[in-house]
Amino acid sequence: MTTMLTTKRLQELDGRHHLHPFTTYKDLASKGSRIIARAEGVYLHDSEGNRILDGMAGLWCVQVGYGRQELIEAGQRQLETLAYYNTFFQCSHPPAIELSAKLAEITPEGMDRIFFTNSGSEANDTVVKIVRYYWNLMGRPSKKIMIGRHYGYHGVTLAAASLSGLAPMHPQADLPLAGFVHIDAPYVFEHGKGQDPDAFGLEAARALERKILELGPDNVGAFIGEPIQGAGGVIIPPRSYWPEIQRICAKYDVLLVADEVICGFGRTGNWWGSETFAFRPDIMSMAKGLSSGYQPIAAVALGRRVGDVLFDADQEFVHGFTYSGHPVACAVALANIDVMEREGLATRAAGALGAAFAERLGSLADHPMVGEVRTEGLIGAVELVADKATGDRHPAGTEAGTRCRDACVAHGLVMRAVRDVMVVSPPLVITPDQIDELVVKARAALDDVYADLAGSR
Ligand code: PXG
Repeated sequence: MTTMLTTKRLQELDGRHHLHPFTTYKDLASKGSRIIARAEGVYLHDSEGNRILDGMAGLWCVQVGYGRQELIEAGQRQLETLAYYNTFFQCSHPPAIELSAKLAEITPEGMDRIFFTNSGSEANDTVVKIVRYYWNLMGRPSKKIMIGRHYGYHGVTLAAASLSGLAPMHPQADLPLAGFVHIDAPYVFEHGKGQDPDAFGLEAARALERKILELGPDNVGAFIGEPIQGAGGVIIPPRSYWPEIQRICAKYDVLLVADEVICGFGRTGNWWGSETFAFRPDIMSMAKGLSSGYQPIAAVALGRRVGDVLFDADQEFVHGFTYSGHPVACAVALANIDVMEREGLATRAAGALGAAFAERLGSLADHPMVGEVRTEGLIGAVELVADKATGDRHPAGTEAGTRCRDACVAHGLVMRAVRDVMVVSPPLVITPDQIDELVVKARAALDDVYADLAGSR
C-alpha cells in the first residue's frame, strides 16, 4: 500500500521513477515533490498533514469540489454494471449515448454532434483532423492553415502543441508543425495599457484579418481560441474582441473553434465562455469541468455547419480512441452535470459570488507588488510588477511568480504562477468565507515576497 510509505520514501521513489509533466527532473528529485494525499470540498491535504485551500480547482477542473458522493457512486455503479466497452464497430452503451444527448442539450443551439476523447489535447487534435477533413469534403483542400494565438494553450500532442502559442513549448519537439501560425493575444496589460479597452479589443481582433489576408483566405481553414486564455495567464479580452473575430471568420469563410477546456462548465458564469463573450463557434472542444476531473474525459462538439457535412459524408471518419466515450467516465460526467444543474453551478460564478470574488481579489490591487487584478466569473489573475507606477515587470531571473506561488503554499493556498502572473480558478462551490480566506492568504504571500525582494535589493 503506497499510503503506508513515509513522505520521504514516496519522494525518493517519485524522484527516481516518475517522469512528471512540465518538470525539470533533477530539480524535482533534489527538492522532493509535494504529495497530495486526499481532499474534500475545496481543501487538499498533503502527506505531512497540511490542509491547503485549492485555489486552482486541481488544474482548472474540479468544478463541484472534492469528495462528491454523487459522482463517486455513479462511477462505482457503472464499474459494476459495465466497466468497459468500446464505441467502435456499431456498438454503443447507455452512458455514452446519454452524455452525448446531454451535451447536445447544454451546448449552444445547433451543437448536436459530440465526439469523445480522453483529454483536452486529444480533443484539439481531433479538431485539427475534423477541420482538414471538412475542407477536403467541401472540395477546398487548400484551406488547411490553422491560426492560434501567442499565449494560447491547447494541449501537448503534436497538433495541439502546434496550435498552442506558448513559445517554450515548441523548440524541444521542433514545433509548430507546418500549417500552424499565431497572432498576438488580446492582452490589455501587455499591449493595450491606457487605451480604450473596446478600441484595443477591435484592434487585437483585426490582427486575425491581417493574418488571413497575408496567408490568403483560400489557405486558412480555422481560427482557434480560448474565450479567456487560461494557462497563458488568464488573459481576459475586452468585450469587443470576440464578436469582431466572429465577423472576420465569417467574412473569409474561416471556421471558428472555441477551446472551452477551461472556460466551459460554468467557469465564467455561463455553461460556456463563448456565451459570456457573445460569439457562436462552429466547433467547441471541452474537457476538465466535464467530469470535474473525477475521470479523464473530453469531447468535441460540432455545430450544424461542420456536423452535417461529417454526418452526410459517404465514408467513415477514420478516427477514435479505445476509450472514446468510456462508460465509467461518461457516467461520472453525467452525475457531474446533474450536480451542476441541481446546484445552479453553471451560473453561480456570474451572480453574487462572482461579484464577491471580483471585489475581494480586486482588493489586492492596492498591494505594492500588484500592477493589475482582473477577473471574470470565478477565474482571475494578479499581475506582479516591479514598479507599480509604470507597471514594469520584474527583471528576468527575479522569479517573483515562482516565489509567490511557493509563499502561497507556505500559507496553505494553491495559486499557480504563469510567468509573473498569479492565476486563480477555485472550485465553483467555494463559499464567500473561503474566498476571504483565499485572499487573506494570497496577501500574506505577497507581503512575504515583497519583504524578501526588498531585503535582497
Ligand atoms: N485546452 C486548454 C484551454 C487547456 O487549458 C488543454 C486544452 C489540454 O488538455 P489536457 O487534458 O490534454 O491537459 C488545456 C489544459 C497549467 C495547465 O499549467 C493547464 C492545462 C494543462 C496542464 C497545465 O495551467 N490545461
